[in-house]
Amino acid sequence: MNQQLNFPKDFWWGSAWSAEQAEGRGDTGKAETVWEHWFKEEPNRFYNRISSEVTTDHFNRYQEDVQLMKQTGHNSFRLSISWARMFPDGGVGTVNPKAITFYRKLMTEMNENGIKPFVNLYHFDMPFLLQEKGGWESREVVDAYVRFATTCFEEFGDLVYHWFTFNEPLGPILGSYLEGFHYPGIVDFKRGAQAAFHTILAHALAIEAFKKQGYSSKIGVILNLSPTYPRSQNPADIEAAEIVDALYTRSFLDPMVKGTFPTKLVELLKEYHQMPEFEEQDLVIIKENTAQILGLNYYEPRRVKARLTGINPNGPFLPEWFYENYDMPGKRMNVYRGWEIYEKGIYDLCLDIRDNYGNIEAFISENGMGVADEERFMDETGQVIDEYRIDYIKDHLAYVHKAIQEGCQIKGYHLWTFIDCWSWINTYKNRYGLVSLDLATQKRTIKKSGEFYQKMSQDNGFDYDVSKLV
Ligand code: BGP
Repeated sequence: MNQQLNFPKDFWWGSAWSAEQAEGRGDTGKAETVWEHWFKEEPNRFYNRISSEVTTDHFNRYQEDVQLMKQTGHNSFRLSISWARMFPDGGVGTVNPKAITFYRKLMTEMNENGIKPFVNLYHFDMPFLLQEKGGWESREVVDAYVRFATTCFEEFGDLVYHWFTFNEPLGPILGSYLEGFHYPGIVDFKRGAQAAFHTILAHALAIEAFKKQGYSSKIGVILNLSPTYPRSQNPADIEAAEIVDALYTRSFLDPMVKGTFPTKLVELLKEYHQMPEFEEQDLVIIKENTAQILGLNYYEPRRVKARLTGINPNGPFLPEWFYENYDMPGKRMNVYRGWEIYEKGIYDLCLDIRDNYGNIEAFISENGMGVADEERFMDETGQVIDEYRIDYIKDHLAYVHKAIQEGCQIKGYHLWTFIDCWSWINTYKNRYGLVSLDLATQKRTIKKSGEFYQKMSQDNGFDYDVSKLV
């Protein structure tokens, strides 16, 4: 049963990426980031040993790229500002006039072409010298971040549509302190909890600084939120799901949006002696400075079950002490990335925000499908015919549409990503873009999905078989 799904007026159609993943070094001067440093130390950690030196060379090609945004239907786009570029002496010291010029030119170009700049301040790219000082474990780094944020508000405030303090703050905690996919790849929950607390404090302090300047734009945060589903209604499965939900979802969502920490999480950390150190005043700052807008990154759900086996009490404390991942029979997979595709999860997430977070103004800030070896799908003209991506986008958006009809305040949809970009340890393995990138020549070619995206944005909707919705 096909039906035209129309989205609200002024819906934000766009996509996102980040400085480290797309800009390339450029010639402004830039401090070394943790990614650049890690690549020097351990190139074997990076797929096909590709560094972030060049990436998509957006620094040199931003004008062409803004035209491509236009051609693919963008009315908004999220970039991040490189802290290391803004403060080339290692994230501190003197602000870099050349960096200011670059970002002002880029955002002016965007605005002149009808593309609203959504600007994120921190997307995994810690200047290495600050990491040496302890990274987010250190209060000195929190202070340096607030200075970086304040400088950005002052320098770019007239050009930015909406601001974001962090992208997926959970990512660096899991990556750096538990699972080894971010530098320095240690295993230490308590230090991770300290870094997480300081991230939350840095978010609140940046919002406090922002509010003092009286801009008409809003400031918020981008969180990766996966609904957690228990294997069954067995109480042990439900308990496992509740702990996972507290650790991975509410841990940042509650303090950054509501200003409070979930009781279940605090009790758990106390019981296992994993509480971070903080001052009473920090809690007041966190309470009083919460997000004004929320970005939702959704890729896959979390499915969990009660542990079958005991834990090794001599091993490090880990979230896995409380659950095992549940490999649900029949689930649909994006086999390249190893992530489940479950469209209805995006709807469940939106309803959670409507019902438990005061229906704060929100948008889908990332969602997308990374596919390896996309040359397989190129036609004779060199265009990638990515029907799977078009289906992926429609299937998720149909659920976003349903959520909006049921009262969720979802203001837009940003795909991950615009032009194929560099993806951390996976480098260029999986391609996510609406536009393909030839790594050898930097040639950009709009994919079939890019053409679809343009039409969808122009029509402010698309035709869909609504009988697929459950
Ligand atoms: C998100 C990040 C992005 C991007 C995306 C795709 O978690 O915010 O930076 O990388 O995931 O994931 P990946 O690059 O790991 O395939």
